[in-house]
Amino acid sequence: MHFDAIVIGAGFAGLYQLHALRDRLGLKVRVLEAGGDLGGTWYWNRYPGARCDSESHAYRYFFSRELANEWQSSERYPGPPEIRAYLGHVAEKFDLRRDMRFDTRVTAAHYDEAQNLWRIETARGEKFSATYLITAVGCISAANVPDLPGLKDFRGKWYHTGEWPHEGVDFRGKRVGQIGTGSTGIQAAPVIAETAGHLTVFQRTANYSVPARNAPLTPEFQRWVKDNYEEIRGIAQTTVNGHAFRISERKVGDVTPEEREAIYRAAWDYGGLQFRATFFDLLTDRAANSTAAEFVKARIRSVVKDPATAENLADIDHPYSAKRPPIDSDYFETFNRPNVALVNLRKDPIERVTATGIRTKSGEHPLDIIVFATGFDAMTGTLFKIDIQGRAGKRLREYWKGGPQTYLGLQMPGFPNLFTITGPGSPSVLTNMPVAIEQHVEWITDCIAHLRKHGIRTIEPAEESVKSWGEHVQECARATLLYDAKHSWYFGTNVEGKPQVFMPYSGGLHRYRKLCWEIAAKGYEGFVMDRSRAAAPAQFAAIAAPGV
Ligand code: NA7
Repeated sequence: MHFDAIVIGAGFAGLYQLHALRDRLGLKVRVLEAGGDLGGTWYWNRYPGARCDSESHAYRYFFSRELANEWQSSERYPGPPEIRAYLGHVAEKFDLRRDMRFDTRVTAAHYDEAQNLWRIETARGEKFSATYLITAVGCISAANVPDLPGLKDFRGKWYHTGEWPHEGVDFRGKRVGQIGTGSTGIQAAPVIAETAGHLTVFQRTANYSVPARNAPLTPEFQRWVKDNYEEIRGIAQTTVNGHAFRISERKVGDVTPEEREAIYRAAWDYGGLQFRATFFDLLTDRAANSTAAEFVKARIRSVVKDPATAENLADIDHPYSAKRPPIDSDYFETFNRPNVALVNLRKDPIERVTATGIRTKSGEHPLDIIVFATGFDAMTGTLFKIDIQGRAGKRLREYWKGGPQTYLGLQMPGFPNLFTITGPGSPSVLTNMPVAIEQHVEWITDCIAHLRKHGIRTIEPAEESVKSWGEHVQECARATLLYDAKHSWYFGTNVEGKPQVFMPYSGGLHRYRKLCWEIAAKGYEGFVMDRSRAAAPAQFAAIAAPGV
């Protein structure tokens, strides 16, 4: 079956892309989704404690005022059921379901040069074709289960948080081992501990976390969100990270130590990601950063009663926020429970999984259930699950074997008319995702409108554009402390054998948006359309990246 456009994925990106191409451009579009329903990451991530760390008044679409008026969030941070309900409402409002196919995993997408179309195959052997192919597959959706020796011998049950059973897991009275203390593990442990007989948290890298302070939204706040829609949207679309709060312009050195402490204290009590917005230079100046780091470490030591456990939790090896900064609900407090223990894998590494538990250097930890909160093969892993082949059989996997190469995170040379929403090299995971997604969807939609209006058969970037953009992405990263935390999924170091390249664009969403629209306004500068080569863009100006 042929479509003008096929969109892979039915999360925030896929839904809006369908609406934009079908209802604004009048194209025939089909969304293909591996999951049994819409929701994207929120369809799969149903682990205990799962919750978005963007606030609900910003974690939404901004393209429709009417939609904003209709929707009421109930809590400060939305949980998966509420996000799925929101997306369900969007699908109903814009009548999207009729063009979506679920339980349809795309396994291959090959460009047919003679016909100028993409040939798509699914796991069930169905075949589709489309002039434009748009991946809306998410950045963190390919589960990373470490290849621990002995796992196949384990007689209990094990789960990865990103592929959580829909019926839930009953932890009552069970001995549970949780591996991983990233954003997910930090959310999951307190909830698992509430019902488990015993929980052992296996920590490889100690992590910072700031209290989320989730709470039901008051009617006053809900009204404020509706009354201030334009302002909230304006902030989200003009900050570095797409959240609806501004980064302070003050530097750590501008205040006295007492004032600084009071600022951190107030941000800690307020909770959430705004903690990292307290000072402008937290992510660019090591000394400034260490004041925030020490503040969080002091909180850990004051909360956790057992000094040895507190030391293991506070023994953090990277700058604050240089890895994805988690927010939590009683994570550190959880270690004061009598049924919770911490194993520091740096001192006591895992030797193997046995039939009855996990054996570390110091001995056996008997377990009934293992929870892998071990993250994802982020940014490239989900695209690699699809056999993507461009012109003359050029394989994406091969092209990216030294790390992802894109122009603006949107396109790759040799893959004409293929667009990657929030692809590597775009701000993506460093932002409040729906805001980055909206910008990509609108840019792609305008681009396709341009191609059709001018009878242009194909668009793809020039190799030189990809090279310059890649250098610019690295240059921006080097200007921040993100570059100092080499062991991070931003670099791909969490997955064995993955090339170690900083993947997201850290120059700021606001600058990125401007650049994308300028490039389009200049006739898609740096892209090649049909067979006529456009000029590659001038070297991108160096951009320091404050407080991503
Ligand atoms: P993350 O942030 O990648 O965290 C994964 C955690 O699992 C982290 O603590 C890892 O330690 C740990 N890990 C991974 N592999 C192992 C092995 N082999 N042994 C022990 N520990 C391991 O994933 P999350 O799911 O928490 O968060 C991903 C994003 O999803 C998050 O940023 C939000 O955007 C939503 P490490 O730090 O690698 O030493």
